[in-house]
Amino acid sequence: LSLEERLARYVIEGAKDGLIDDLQEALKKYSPLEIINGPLMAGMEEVGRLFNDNELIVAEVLQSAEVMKASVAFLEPYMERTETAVKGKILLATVKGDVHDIGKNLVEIILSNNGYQVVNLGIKVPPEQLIRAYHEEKPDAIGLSGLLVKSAQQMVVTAQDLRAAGIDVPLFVGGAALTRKFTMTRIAPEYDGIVLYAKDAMEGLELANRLSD
Ligand code: B1M
Repeated sequence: LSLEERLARYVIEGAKDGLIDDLQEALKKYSPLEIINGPLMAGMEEVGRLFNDNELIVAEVLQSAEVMKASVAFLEPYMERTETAVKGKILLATVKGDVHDIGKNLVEIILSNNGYQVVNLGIKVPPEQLIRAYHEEKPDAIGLSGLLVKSAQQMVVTAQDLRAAGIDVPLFVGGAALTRKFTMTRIAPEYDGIVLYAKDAMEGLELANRLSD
């Protein structure tokens, strides 16, 4: 197998033997984000497909998630970071009912490596908790992540609850089940502030930078 195929395999098989050596090898050719967005994400997509076809069980998908997390943790110190004054504070959460956090945590890493202070509230975060954290932390923006189809709907509810609480800081949303169209037609009308859709963590950073400039 090629190096790229092996990297995808670790994720698909949920196996860590040899992973770090191959990641080290990959760093000679690719940036950390290229490794994540390329072979590792390809592996995750295959995991999603196999799971969908009932060829993997949840316990196996969890092991794949562990490999992804270990890879991201290994690659993080090699990621580019800019030494700037704090550009802003962002509250980050996976919405109520959703446990997926690998994408959200990647967003946290990218933002905090690039001058943002991130308060990561974790997973399954109900609107009440976000509102409480908003008052405690006084962030410049809020970021919501969700991977399930029902999470897209939960983002609509969250936007409504934030608006009812008088919150109107920019709202970033992202995650596999979400689209730009859904964001603009279903979430944005329910919120008083700007709502921005980011297809991946880098786009999230670009949007945050555009706002803070
Ligand atoms: Co679940 N899962 N899962 N899962 N899982 C999906 C999402 C699914 C598509 C798989 C499938 O069936 N094909 C499917 C959703 C179906 C749907 O609703 N349409 C699914 C399901 C059904 C479930 C359960 C219901 C399974 C069950 O229990 N029967 C259950 C849900 C539990 C719950 O949430 N209540 C469940 C559980 C799990 C595990 C716990 C086993 C595990 C998660 C572990 C963890 O996160 N700690 C897991 C995993 C790993 C996946 C897949 C395979 C991979 C997700 C992932 O980590 N991708 C996923 C299939 C897939 O996506 N291919 C699947 C890598 C990650 C880097 O990408 O999170 O998309 P992602 O983030 C991207 C972008 O989306 C974006 O940036 C990142 C890249 O830079 N992004 C943002 C994300 N958030 C952002 C926020 C932003 C900006 C960008 O700004 C704020």
